[in-house]
Amino acid sequence: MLKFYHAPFSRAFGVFWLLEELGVDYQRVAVDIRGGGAPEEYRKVQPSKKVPAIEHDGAVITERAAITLYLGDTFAEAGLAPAIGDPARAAYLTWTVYNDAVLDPALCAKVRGLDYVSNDYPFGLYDDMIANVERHLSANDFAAGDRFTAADTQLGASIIVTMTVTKILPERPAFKAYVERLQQRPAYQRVAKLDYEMAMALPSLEM
Ligand SMILES: N[C@@H](CCC(=O)N[C@@H](CS)C(=O)NCC(=O)O)C(=O)O
Repeated sequence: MLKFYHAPFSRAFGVFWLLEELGVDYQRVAVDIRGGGAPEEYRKVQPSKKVPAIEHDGAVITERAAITLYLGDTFAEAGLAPAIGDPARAAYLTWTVYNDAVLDPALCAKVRGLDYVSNDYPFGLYDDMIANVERHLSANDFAAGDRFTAADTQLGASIIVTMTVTKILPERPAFKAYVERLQQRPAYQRVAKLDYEMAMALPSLEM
């Protein structure tokens, strides 16, 4: 069975959501990344001891974008991955990777107060990233156009968490409308509840 390495309140959330959207059977493996970090043996699965990771058919897949593309194509019958030749595939691939390669590091740089010019780092400037995401979501209901795809579990998770929870992403009408569309999805609602309950059950996060 597919194994999903997960920790609540983490970047594993989008993959958790995607697995529920796909409706596949999977075994959740809890990884304790807090305190001293994940146990050393977890490095055999994820070399930096980060979540998420998955194991499927004897292969380990790490990195959110790779996991997303792998799952979308492997479980293509769910219809969440535009196929090769589908015009929506370009935006689908772009936004799945953009989330990890540009949006996430540009936000981290902003939070850390990093002072730099675009050419210093491959992810470029925070303002350019915000303008790009805002332009795209003003013109499209979803990452790949007019339909929900696996890319939205990644871009959507990032926007939901950083705009509504950590509040580091500015509230923009296009972001809010996107979040409202995504939060109506039963799989999102299920996973948000489960992830929260799992986080609250952790000794370090009890309130
Ligand atoms: N590049 C990884 C990053 C994942 C990541 O940053 N995970 C964090 C949780 S939000 C983590 O596991 N941190 C634990 C640690 O660094 O020890 C991916 O996109 O899958």
